Amino acid sequence: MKLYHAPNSVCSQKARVGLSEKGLSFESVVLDLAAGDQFKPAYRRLNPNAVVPKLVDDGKVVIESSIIIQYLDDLAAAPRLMPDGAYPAAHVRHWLLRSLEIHASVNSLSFATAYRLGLMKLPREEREEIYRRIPDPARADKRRDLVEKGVASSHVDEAIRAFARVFRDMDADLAAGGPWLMGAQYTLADVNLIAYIDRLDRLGLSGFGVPAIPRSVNGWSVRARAQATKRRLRRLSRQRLCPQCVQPAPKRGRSSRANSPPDGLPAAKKPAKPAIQAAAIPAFFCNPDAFYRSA
Ligand SMILES: N[C@@H](CCC(=O)N[C@@H](CS)C(=O)NCC(=O)O)C(=O)O
Repeated sequence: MKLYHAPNSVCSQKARVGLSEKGLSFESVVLDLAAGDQFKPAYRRLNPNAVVPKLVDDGKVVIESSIIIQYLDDLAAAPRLMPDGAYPAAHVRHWLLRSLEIHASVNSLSFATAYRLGLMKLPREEREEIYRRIPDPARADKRRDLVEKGVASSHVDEAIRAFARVFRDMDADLAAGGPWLMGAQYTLADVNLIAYIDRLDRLGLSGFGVPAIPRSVNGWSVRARAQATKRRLRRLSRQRLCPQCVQPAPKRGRSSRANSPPDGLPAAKKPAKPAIQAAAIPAFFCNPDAFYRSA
């Protein structure tokens, strides 16, 4: 089984959490998304959307991260990640379906902040060339808007509203007692959401309160990341991380909240949007994938 994936891609992280949870080994084919590997004809023949992840099992192609993790769950009997019973299974599928919107929101917040920093250093024509390569015109327009406007893009507002709904609904699920979204059983609902919520944290959003991440969701996120990393963390030596990664994370006290506005937001305008901290961004870049790196 081959997984075509990229280290920083949230959907690839989701697939890798699924593989790890099911104890399945795979051949890793790493794409360099910044270099445009996803647009190469050989890749697009198997995934015309030109995105990762893609799983190829015995010549059969599986795309869409939510479908990949369900496929993996069906491949190996234990541990079963889809709960028994029509209603619990329907509820898990509801979370899997919602990940399309959740991914779109994570993508907006990533490109309006962290990824934008590098892209805006390129000449305008080069950026236009990058947007032009995206096969779906709507996706290309969205990318252009996010990169060119940063957090002033309306996609950012949309993403924040989407996350407010996600947090509300995760909180409601966890109110049943947890520790997982479906109660005592760790399921595909948890596997599905770990990387997206983790990304918000790495972007520096989770400490800044808009939308406030409920305490229940924070607690779940800590548990879920520990669960996802339990096999991998020991293998990561500190030498494999860049020097910045081994420094303590920047403090996020009250004073730092009042810091200068995020890149792309005019100084005069008080951010009604989350105060995305520039200081938090390097942490995302230097150790973006420590938790879910494939072996
Ligand atoms: N809904 C898809 C989204 C896939 C997707 O957009 N992947 C991103 C990385 S997380 C990608 O490959 N981006 C490359 C690009 O936009 O050029 C899934 O869940 O698999």
